Amino acid sequence: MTEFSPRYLKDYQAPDYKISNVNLTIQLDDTKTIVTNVMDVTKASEHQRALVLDGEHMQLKSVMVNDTKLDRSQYQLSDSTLSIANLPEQFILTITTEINPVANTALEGLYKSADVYCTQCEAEGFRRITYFLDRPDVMAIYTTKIIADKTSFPFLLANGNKIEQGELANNLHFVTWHDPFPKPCYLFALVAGDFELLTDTFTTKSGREVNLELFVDKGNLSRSEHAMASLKKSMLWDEQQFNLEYDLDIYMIVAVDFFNMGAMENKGLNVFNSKFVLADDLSATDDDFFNVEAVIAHEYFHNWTGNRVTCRDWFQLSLKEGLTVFRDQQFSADMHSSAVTRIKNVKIVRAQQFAEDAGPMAHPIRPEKVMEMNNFYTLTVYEKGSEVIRMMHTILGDDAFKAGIELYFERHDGQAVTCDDFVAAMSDASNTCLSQFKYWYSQSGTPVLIVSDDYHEETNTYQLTIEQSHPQTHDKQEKQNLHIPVNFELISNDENDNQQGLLHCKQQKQTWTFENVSSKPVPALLGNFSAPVKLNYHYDDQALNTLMVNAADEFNRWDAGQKLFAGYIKQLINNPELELPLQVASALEQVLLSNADNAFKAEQLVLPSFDEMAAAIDEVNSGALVRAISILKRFIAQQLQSHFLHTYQSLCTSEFAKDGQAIGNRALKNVCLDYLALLDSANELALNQFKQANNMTDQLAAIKVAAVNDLRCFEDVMVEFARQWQGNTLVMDKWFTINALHNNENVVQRIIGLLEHPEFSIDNPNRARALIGAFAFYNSKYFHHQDGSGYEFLFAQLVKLNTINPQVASRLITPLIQFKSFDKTQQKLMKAELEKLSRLDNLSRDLIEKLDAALQ
Ligand code: 0A1
Ligand code: ZN
Repeated sequence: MTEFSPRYLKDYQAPDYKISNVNLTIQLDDTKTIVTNVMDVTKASEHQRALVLDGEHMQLKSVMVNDTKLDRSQYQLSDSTLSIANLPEQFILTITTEINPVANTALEGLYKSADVYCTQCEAEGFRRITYFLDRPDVMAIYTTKIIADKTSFPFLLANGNKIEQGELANNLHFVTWHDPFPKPCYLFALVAGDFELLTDTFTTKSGREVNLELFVDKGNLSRSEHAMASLKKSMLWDEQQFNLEYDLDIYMIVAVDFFNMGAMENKGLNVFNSKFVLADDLSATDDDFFNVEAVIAHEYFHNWTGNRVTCRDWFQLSLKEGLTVFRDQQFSADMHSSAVTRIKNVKIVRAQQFAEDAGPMAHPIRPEKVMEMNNFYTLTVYEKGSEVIRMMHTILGDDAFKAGIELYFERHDGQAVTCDDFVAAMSDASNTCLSQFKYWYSQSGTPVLIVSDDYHEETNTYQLTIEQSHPQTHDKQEKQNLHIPVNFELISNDENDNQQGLLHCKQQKQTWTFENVSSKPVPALLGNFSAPVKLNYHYDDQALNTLMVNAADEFNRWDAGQKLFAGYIKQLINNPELELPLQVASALEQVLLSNADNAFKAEQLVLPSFDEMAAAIDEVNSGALVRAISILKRFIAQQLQSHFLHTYQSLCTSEFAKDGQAIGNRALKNVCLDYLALLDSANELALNQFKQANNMTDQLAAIKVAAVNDLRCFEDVMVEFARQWQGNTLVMDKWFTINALHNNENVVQRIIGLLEHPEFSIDNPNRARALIGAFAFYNSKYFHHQDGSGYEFLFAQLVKLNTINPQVASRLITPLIQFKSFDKTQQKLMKAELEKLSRLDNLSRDLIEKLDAALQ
């Protein structure tokens, strides 16, 4: 493998030079785009050190200091830097570079795809556009002039306000943008293309009118209204909840088809993966609508948490991401059912973040060592980062938390700061010591709480003992005890005896004594998932049943059900013949008959996923786990067949609505279908639902059950679906995914065939994820097939993606590098593919970092 060296948080040094103004002129061309970058530079202190600028994948055309063009002997050029020595205290530096946007399949820097020029600069893409101090603590005011052909690129967009535009010779035109807010270069953006435009306005609480502009590909205008409505809701929510008002006169969002991630919060010009903008009743599912709203909110909220106050260095990424995810989760909870929203968040943490923390890439939410920054846009930094912010919210309470946020902006608006600065503001505003809490920032791994209890009848006292244990992680870090907030409820026979509150676990082992408890209560712990930890306490079925029915906290009711199922799945892994007690089904019967809302019932009925279970067990035998889940599911389906059928039929309606109740009804109906699809009438039900569906949620649910149960109608409905939706790339992505989920031994052959499908292209990240990613992440049965064919298939795709788009390759390698969670036979097969990969001689830095960690 090639050598790349890591960077360490402990080595951080402030920059030697400051750049206060950046004046860019970008003359767009497919293969020879010319970038002229005029910068005002000053030394940050008195010194004689050279200016070392970052730059890669471009051709340097000229360098000028003030009015003097430098000759080749006056600067040094390497693969990744441009160094200039003997500089004055203050000067104007002009650098001209040439880049090739069409050849840029990595989609980092400036790229052209699907007739649109677009940039992605976070984390370190700006260095592919021009030579620069490409680090977030160098903040400048940008003026950007874009020149391009007028016919092909009528819209030329960049950050800030439009200050000039005009025509030039040869059918060219230009637009100049000025962004008055100093920003790091990762927030720079440029887009050029031909779009349809949806406009609206928002009046801020201080009475300023902001123009809202949403740019989409031609023909997609009618699918952009939900995104616009979501933006306006987000703007209002941030004013109401955090008193945060938008600051520019214009807010633009552009939807593009080629994008590595979900979206990007560039100042005043968000660039979005079209998947998180476009949605209409026929082609988008209820989940799609939810996700569009959440991602729009996330990027909007970054305007304060990320842009106005940004990160000092990339190790601090969670400063903006953890906080912004927390804010978008709170927003979604306010817009929808808060319990169901919380359950969705928690499932991701438990299934995927716990696995990351248990794997070779385990890192704290503030990593200490990074080789390729793009590898750290992780579930740990984002989702666990949000859980850490949420714990602060739980510990301090809403008012003190908001006072902390206010102080944070008062102190740091316009600055590039650290996670320590954030915690200091929280601590100072609330007068709370958070010094032990801060270990959450530096410690990787999922803590386990070992809980025991004792009831003393003579004294009517109940004792609860919680011990924290910190399993070793791959980074071999020494662990500290953490400050862990534990919401609790004690459920007694007499509900007047019930107690609830918050425990602060700080010591290795702590005991709490509760008085006046007249009978032994059942403890419900970690209500609302008050900390991202695992819980180890022995509940019997009866206790779980009590919690499912009587816990005050909805999350606790749901969680008790999950624990009940998980217990049986674990037993079934070792003993598939196990006779399942009828109580398991009757617990769910109670759910079906309860008067809870249907969205919540739907969540209660869904069994823990393969990934959630895998994250909770050591050395998983994937075949046995898949089988165990399916035995339990079939048992429940058989026991409750008539209830499922009755509920299903009662929820089949020909009217389509999109309010919360209608969404909940569809969710419950489709969970019933999922169970019924295991029984005799499966084929007929699925086919019928497919034919009758007047919305994507129902249509997709029908083809999904056909795929995962390999129903007779599968091939027919897939042909019909493709015929109906050909040309709609976002819907065809769903179709590719369903193909990848087919529960059939020929699935790998099927996917290999689809790589040649006219609508598939491995260059497009959405397509690659929809087909290859869906197979590796979600078809657990065949990805982990004992003949190794699933692993081999992924290897072959990673070889291609490594050169086309290293970021996509690096995400898709995830299920392979987590081989240590599986049993020895599987481990060997998975490792063999990783070793083959590590022998490639053109490996990207992204894959090298992960392979090094996994194979070490
Ligand atoms: N900051 C964006 C996510 C993002 C991160 C990296 C990217 O390219 C490597 C692109 C987008 C967000 O949190 O939404
Ligand atoms: Zn973000």
